[in-house]
Amino acid sequence: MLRIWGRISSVNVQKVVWCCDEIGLAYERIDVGGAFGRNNTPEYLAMNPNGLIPVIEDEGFVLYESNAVVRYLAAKHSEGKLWPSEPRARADVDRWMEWQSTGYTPSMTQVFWQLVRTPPEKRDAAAIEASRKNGEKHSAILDAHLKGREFVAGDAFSTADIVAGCAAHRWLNLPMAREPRPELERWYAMLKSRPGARQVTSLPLT
Ligand SMILES: N[C@@H](CCC(=O)N[C@@H](CS)C(=O)NCC(=O)O)C(=O)O
Repeated sequence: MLRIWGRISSVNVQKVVWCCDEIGLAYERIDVGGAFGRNNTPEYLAMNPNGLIPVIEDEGFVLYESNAVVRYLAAKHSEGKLWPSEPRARADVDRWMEWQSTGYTPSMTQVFWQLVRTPPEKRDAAAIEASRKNGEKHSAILDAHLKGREFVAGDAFSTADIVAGCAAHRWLNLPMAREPRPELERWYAMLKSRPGARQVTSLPLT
């Protein structure tokens, strides 16, 4: 059975879990990273020398980097559906996946860590504000893009919706005031209604 290494509170693990749930793929998930530790043991570092989660093991094939894992699983089990085959359609999905991993999620890392994982007396107000602004900037881009579109890329649900949806789940659940983003909120509500999204979009931020 497919094995996923990584605690479920990690946004990068959530992407892989959501992808499996969409496909209907059975998996075993093992809690490592964060308070669980075990991601800096020699055995773990042999799978991922970065000591980061997630890692998957699929019948002896070991892979890390969450978006590469999502693409691999979609290519293996859902090619032409979750991950398009046609080059331009695929490039569009890939573009938004890159945008999520290099832009959207990093934009909110500080505000998430400060408001969710840092005790109030240790918080850095300037870091929170800078990250909040950056998260708003990225959310505005996605909101504008989603106007007149049902999905992030093309006219069908794809891996771009999964990874951007994980980032949006985090953004929309941060304990702070946000600008209204009607298109982003409509799209996220639609994602939440998918059976494959249920597990990840029900998770509290921790
Ligand atoms: N680019 C990597 C980033 C992986 C990453 O930063 N993972 C974080 C959790 S989201 C991690 O392993 N943190 C250390 C820990 O949990 O102990 C990916 O997308 O898989």
